[in-house]
Amino acid sequence: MQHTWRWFGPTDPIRLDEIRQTGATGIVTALHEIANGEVWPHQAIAERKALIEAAGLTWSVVESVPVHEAIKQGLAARDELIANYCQTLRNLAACGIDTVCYNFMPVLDWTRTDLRYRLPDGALALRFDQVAFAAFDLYLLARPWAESDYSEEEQREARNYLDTLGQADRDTLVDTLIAGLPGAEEGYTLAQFREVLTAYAGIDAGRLREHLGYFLRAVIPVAEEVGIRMAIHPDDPPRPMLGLPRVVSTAEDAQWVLDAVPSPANGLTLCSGSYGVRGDNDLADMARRFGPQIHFVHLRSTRRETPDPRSFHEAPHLDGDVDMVAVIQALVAEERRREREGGARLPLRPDHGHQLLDDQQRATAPGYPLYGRLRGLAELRGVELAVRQLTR
Ligand code: DNO
Repeated sequence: MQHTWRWFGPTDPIRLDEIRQTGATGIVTALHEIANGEVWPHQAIAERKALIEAAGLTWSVVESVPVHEAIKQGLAARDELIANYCQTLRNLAACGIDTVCYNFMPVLDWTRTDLRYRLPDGALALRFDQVAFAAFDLYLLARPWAESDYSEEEQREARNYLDTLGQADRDTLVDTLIAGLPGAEEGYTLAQFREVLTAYAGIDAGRLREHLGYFLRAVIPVAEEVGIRMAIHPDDPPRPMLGLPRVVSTAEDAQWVLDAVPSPANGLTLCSGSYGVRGDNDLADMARRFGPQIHFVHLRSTRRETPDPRSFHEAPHLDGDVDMVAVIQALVAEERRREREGGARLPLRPDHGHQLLDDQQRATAPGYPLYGRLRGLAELRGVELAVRQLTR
């Protein structure tokens, strides 16, 4: 597989010359400075590409060309925004970039409640705690009708949890949930956030699917024409939240996306860390089933917690609930098939890492430290090599 590394652009504290030493050869990045909905100019793409190539790396995948809220909500403005999206794809293709990751999560991209969860070995991990999340939803956001989503016991637990938090901890929890984690192109204040949630009052999963279908019917033919592979990223966590529908959480959802517009350009990001939060997603099976339609792979592992398995933390890359060796075995088989029958390269990146060692002194985007990902990449490469040799 092609080993890649997510880089947030020239403002990322981790430099390209450092990434070069991790063993990655491809860069995953986006023009984060361009507002969501605007066309990425050809010139700006070409300049970023030249910067990456000057460091001896290649721009492997765009993560993400973000999908504007008006498209997700199906508003009248969507047609112009979709036209801009298509123009961005044309400009990317003209610069020789052929793989684009995106997601269709309403309002929030990925979500955690704790960015500094200390593990027994001293590393810091990202965590999603269902009780903290309920406390936010019910009492800090105070979302109207939130009560109907929680049992009385869950409400009591959330209240008790909130009482243990001082003001600073409450502010941190709110910031963590709505200020936007890296890669999320939007950040909100509490008031803006309540407002955007109400925009979804009439949008259930069926409607959101219609809006996704509309987007795909417009965008996929253009992607196919210019030679871009679109790779939809799953919901993280993979379930509805805050009364918002989510439609890319399971293997059936992924199948729905592929069937909506059958095309080699319409594919998936197989993210083991997102899909793998659900016990009913079998990642190795998904890797086999969707093989040729997998355009991009994110590998990391999570660990569901007890007593409430909706809570989870990010585990070491090889040591969570997902059987990573089986996933890599399936991906190696898919790559061999492509080698035989022809097919695109399969870019893979280590997803989030723990903050290890010097990572704890160096501010980077949450989930994207140097050593934690370096360790993840090294472990994943080791498994891949072993699988390749042992199944020769
Ligand atoms: C989190 C990332 C997501 C991802 C987007 C793709 O670390 O996996 O932000 O980039 O959902 O559109």
